[in-house]
Amino acid sequence: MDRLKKAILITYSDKFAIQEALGLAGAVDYEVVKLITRKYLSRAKYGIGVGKAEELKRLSKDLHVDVILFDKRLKSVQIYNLAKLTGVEIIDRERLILEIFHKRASTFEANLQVKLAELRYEIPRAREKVRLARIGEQPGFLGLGRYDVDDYHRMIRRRMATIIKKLKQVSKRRELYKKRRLRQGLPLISFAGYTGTGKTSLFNILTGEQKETERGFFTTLATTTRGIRLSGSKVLISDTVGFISRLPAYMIGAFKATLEELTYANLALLVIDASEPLKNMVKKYKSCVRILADLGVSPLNVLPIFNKFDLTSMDEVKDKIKALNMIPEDVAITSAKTCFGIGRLKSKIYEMVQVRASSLLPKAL
Ligand SMILES: Nc1nc2c(ncn2[C@@H]2O[C@H](COP(=O)(O)OP(=O)(O)OP(=O)(O)O)[C@@H](O)[C@H]2O)c(=O)[nH]1
Ligand SMILES: [Mg+2]
Repeated sequence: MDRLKKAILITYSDKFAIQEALGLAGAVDYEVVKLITRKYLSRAKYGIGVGKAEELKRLSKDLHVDVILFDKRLKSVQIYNLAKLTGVEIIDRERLILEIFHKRASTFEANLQVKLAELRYEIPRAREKVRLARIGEQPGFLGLGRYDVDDYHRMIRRRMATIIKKLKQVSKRRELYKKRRLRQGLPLISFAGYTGTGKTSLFNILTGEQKETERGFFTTLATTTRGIRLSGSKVLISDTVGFISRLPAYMIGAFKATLEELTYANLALLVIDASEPLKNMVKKYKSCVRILADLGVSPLNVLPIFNKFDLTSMDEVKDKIKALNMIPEDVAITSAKTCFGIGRLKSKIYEMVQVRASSLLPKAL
């Protein structure tokens, strides 16, 4: 196995940001040897203050790090300044998320989506990169100096257009499949929720599948749909990619095809990690609600599932349910580990689908 790359991680000073940033770094096998936290990461020259940047330079040398992970979107010029000062490769939050997506993309569609997101990342940086490459000092901008800015832009746009065309073909196939499903009158249930909450684990239990669950953040990068029987009626159930906070809009756009399943779903199963501290839970829940709303999912078609019950207690979960303005009767409480609550989850899904199945009308064809 390759040696883990040694990294200094710079993030915000609140616990939630730290935990998430460490999760992201771990997902691409970076070994964080030093954590630097700041209240603000938007100083003009280096993102961090000049004094702190000097300290970063010393630390990079002393600790022999391979990369510096900066848990915020940086401008090309800030990346350039930091790389020049420290002599180390700089990876900002968006680049890091793209690396995770890149590593995990295993289907044709997921690969196309990742490529598209990478190009979208590149566009606002193209002009600056070519300029910096001309100056001739920027490490890692690989001979970009010979490009004309407009040529470079055009090349990116051309590549994007090709990918979008291919994605449309994939989406057409998906559309045909959707129509067939509607003709068969099968309700579609789709998992949704923050990455790492246990969507795939629950999907596996409900379907008898063996999809991968153990790799940390962003394990699932493409939708899988299976038919199952609930009280004798056939329904389709989909596992989806996980959400993350502060995900830039252009990435959601690139991944829309995978999340599109949710738009068609009669019921979205919103999985929440019940074992998390309330403050994190609220933040994540809010970001999920926002994304679901963006995808056009009605709150009436959402069943919240408080998973990982084995790591907490009934009193605690009930308090959290209340804090999120929900009532226990309207949610499911489960543990994919001990299978607690699976029976009730199934009957809850069945009950909600029965009501919503009537909205599956042929006029949608
Ligand atoms: N203790 C405990 N761990 C769980 C439970 N459900 C899932 N896990 C663990 O949580 C981790 C993430 O589970 P996944 O099922 O991959 O989560 P996911 O929501 O599909 O994640 P993404 O595919 O990244 O969006 C795995 O290590 C699981 O073993 C549970 O009920 N209890
Ligand atoms: Mg998953």
